Amino acid sequence: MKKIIFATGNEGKLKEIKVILDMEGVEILSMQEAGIHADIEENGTTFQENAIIKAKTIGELTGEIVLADDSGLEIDYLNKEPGVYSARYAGEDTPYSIKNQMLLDRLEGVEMEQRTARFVCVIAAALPDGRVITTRGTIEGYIGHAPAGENGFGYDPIFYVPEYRCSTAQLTMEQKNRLSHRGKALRAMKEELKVYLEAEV
Ligand code: ITT
Repeated sequence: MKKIIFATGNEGKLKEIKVILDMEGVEILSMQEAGIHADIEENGTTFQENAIIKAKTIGELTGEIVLADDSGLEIDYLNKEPGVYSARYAGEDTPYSIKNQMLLDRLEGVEMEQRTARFVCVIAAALPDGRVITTRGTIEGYIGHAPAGENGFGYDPIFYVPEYRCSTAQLTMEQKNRLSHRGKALRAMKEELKVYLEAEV
């Protein structure tokens, strides 16, 4: 069984990742499952930089194949805020019910056409041979007028997908994974990993 460590402390991400990356002969371990405790300073200014920082830090620590996800919400009307600061927006420990309401308040009175937004996800893989691979996925949508839905995590209750006319928190995990930034980036990464793992044997 091949081991891949996913360098995330975010339980919401991890649930989606384990379903999407499911591969025969490969075991995906969270940092907790791998017994790793590391506080990684995400001091990059782009999703790509931060994903690479996370994957490389844990890769150098373990010598295993390590994946990391850096993602966030870009709201066009707010100059793409909260962007790479999505997890830290209004404080890392502030509940998402409050963060979501703060963003809704900042969009008070803003018309639908100007509420466009996207989730972005960059997945980085740090390989034991020193190489780094990255893949990227996005999903376009808009910020609704009120939070809705209980599924997902983070900003899902305020992110609406036009095709479904509901928030990503109202989709099942399977539906969200099919459309989402993370689903797209992870499926692209899965293809890259298959090539790497086959060449390695
Ligand atoms: P790790 O760094 O440990 O992976 P994190 O939560 O700190 O976890 P990020 O720095 O990548 O991760 O921040 C991403 C934030 O963007 C996340 O905390 C959510 O607030 C938001 N986000 C990303 N993907 C999302 C999704 O699918 N649904 C809702 N919110 C999402």
